[in-house]
Amino acid sequence: MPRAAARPAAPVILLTGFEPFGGESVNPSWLIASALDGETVAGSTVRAVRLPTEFRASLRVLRAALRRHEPRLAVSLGQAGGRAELSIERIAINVDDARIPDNADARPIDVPVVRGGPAAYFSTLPVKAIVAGLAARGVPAAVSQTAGTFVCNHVFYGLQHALAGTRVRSGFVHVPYLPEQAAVWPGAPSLPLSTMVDGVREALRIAATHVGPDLKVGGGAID
Ligand code: PCA
Repeated sequence: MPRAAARPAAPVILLTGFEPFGGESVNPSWLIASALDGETVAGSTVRAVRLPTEFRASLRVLRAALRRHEPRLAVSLGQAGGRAELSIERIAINVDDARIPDNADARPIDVPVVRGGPAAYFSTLPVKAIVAGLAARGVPAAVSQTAGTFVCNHVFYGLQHALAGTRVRSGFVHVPYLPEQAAVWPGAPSLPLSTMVDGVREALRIAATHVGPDLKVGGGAID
């Protein structure tokens, strides 16, 4: 039988998560990303890549993934224990300032992510549209004005830097603890994995399909 002509590969959405850090045995960001690996969202195939929670190695792995997949959209996820909702990050800043050592025992203090790079990059995701879309779906979400100064901000800045000047949208979403993680931190908020997977899938769909400027709705903070 003649072989069918190879179909052109579907465009890719790159979705990264991190390995566990800080004494945790799981990282919800990777559980979410791996749950969505292989799914089709807005006509694109989601490819999940796990990043080491290390300043140095994280961007090496991320850049290799960008080269390999040439995605049409790239979103990185990270755990932010203590936050109550999916945090759609607005801005990445050009500084590493680690309060705890990373998984390779590195603890950079006041070092730029990219020497000579701009002070900051904005997310190129429609952050307000994503928050509104998730709220409409019953998934707690908010704009966040800072991704911190640890490995997540490092990866977010490196991602925005790598894709600056291209038409590929990219950004970062911090996610809360899972209930089983929060159980050992009295009072800490959490969301079930299924809710977070559903919310991230919807965030990817909105990011891939939104046209025009972002929604002009409030999402600011006083402090
Ligand atoms: N969260 C950390 C790094 C890895 C992760 O999942 C952060 O917020 O920087």
